Amino acid sequence: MSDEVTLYYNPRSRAQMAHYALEEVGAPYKLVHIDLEKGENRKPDFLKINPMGKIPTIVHRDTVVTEAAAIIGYLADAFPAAGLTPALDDPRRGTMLRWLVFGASSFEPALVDTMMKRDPVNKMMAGWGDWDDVLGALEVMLDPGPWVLGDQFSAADIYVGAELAWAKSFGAPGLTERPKLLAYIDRITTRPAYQRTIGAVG
Ligand SMILES: N[C@@H](CCC(=O)N[C@@H](CS)C(=O)NCC(=O)O)C(=O)O
Repeated sequence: MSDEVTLYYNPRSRAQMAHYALEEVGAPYKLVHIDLEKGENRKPDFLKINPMGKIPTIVHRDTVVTEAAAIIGYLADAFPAAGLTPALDDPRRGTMLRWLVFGASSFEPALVDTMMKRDPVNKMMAGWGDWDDVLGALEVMLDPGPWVLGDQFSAADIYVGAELAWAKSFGAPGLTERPKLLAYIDRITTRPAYQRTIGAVG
């Protein structure tokens, strides 16, 4: 069976993060362009693959994986030669999973809340707290740094780093006052794999 990963992709979407991950892990892949304006993601053929009609979506060895964070974690496991995930019995795997999931379950919804200027939700009830708490937690995540796992770059950096760079590009509040996060964004965005993918789209 072919090891090639198919990524359903549009350069102006979260599929950029999966593209970046494919380059970091060194997987063979092909991009299938999905025109969101034309609603190609809502056509029956695509909905059979991802019933949410969302990208990124990948297919690898006949298995569909959706959700950017899951895709990134999966690719790190499926292409272990890149060394982007600790072994199953390594406790640092817990740290990596913690921040990968935090990225999708707290960072992303808090970012959407703040960018859409939604009324604050009761942070005791909302699983993602609020934007300020998320930024504070990300600073703690980088202690001691330079990456989530210290000296080891991992799948968590791909998701959280790309999401932070995305937040900065949208002018998300609170980042300019946090030099630690800005320096981390610089480290991510100057990586060759980032430059070949998200950085090349601009
Ligand atoms: N929870 C998904 C979100 C993916 C998502 O919302 N993708 C957008 C593009 S950035 C999309 O496919 N939108 C098309 C639509 O919903 O019609 C993930 O983390 O991958």
